[in-house]
Amino acid sequence: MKRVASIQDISCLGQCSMTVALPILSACGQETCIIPSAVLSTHTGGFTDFTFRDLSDDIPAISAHWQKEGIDFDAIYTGYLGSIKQIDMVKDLFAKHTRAGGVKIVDPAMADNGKLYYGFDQAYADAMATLCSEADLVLPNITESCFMTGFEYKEAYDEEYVVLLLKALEDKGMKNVILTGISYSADTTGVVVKLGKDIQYYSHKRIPVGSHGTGDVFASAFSGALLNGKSEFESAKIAAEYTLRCIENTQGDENHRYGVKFETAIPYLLELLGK
Ligand code: PXL
Repeated sequence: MKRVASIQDISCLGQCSMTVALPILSACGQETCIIPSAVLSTHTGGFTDFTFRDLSDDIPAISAHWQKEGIDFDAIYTGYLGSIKQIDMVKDLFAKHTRAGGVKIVDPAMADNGKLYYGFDQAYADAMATLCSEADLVLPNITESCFMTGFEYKEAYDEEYVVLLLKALEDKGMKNVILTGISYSADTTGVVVKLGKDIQYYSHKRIPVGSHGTGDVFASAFSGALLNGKSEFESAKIAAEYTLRCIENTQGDENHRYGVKFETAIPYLLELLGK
């Protein structure tokens, strides 16, 4: 069994961040430890008046205790973080708790569709870029990549644009990138996997309905697959197919726009993993 730590918020309702990462990573058969960065009553997309309790002050104390116990990880996977202060804390956690040969995975969950999520600004995006430069693998979408590099955001683009965007990320220190939501035709979308100079693309069916939390479902399944010994490309493929199934599961339920029904698709994820 590998040991993974995930650092992100708990949105009490919303099927995103920790309430997605913990069950998916556990289902993938890995010991899953968590550091909750904040507790919110819901996520911040499409809800108003949500509560937000910042748990930053607990993070150094958790780390100090873990250090005393000699706790380290085969992977540390971070998602939504509440503040620049927490981004700096994650850098410290990476340095202190990554096992030799362990992998640091950062999903810079902060923006989509050309816009930053509620509460974030350019200074946050700049700080996130510095965290991404310390990671082994980063999983941004196009919007997040643009905010981190200053590259122009485009809704319609071609392969040349994507190659230049990947170059801009590399110039910021991000060599290994899993770029999500890359669509070159109306009925397909996919994921670009760049490892050093090597670039591969996996394309699959596109469902033209935006769903919340799918980035977290993808990143969690990707991390779980990687920890099961799959290659980065195979992990991206598995995560993409699983995420697609979760979106299909949720289609047609107008009352369920705040997240995807990932739970009933977990057996499919295990099938994709060959378990
Ligand atoms: O799914 C990303 C996410 C995670 N956590 C919180 C969010 C969001 C996206 O809006 O608001 C609190």
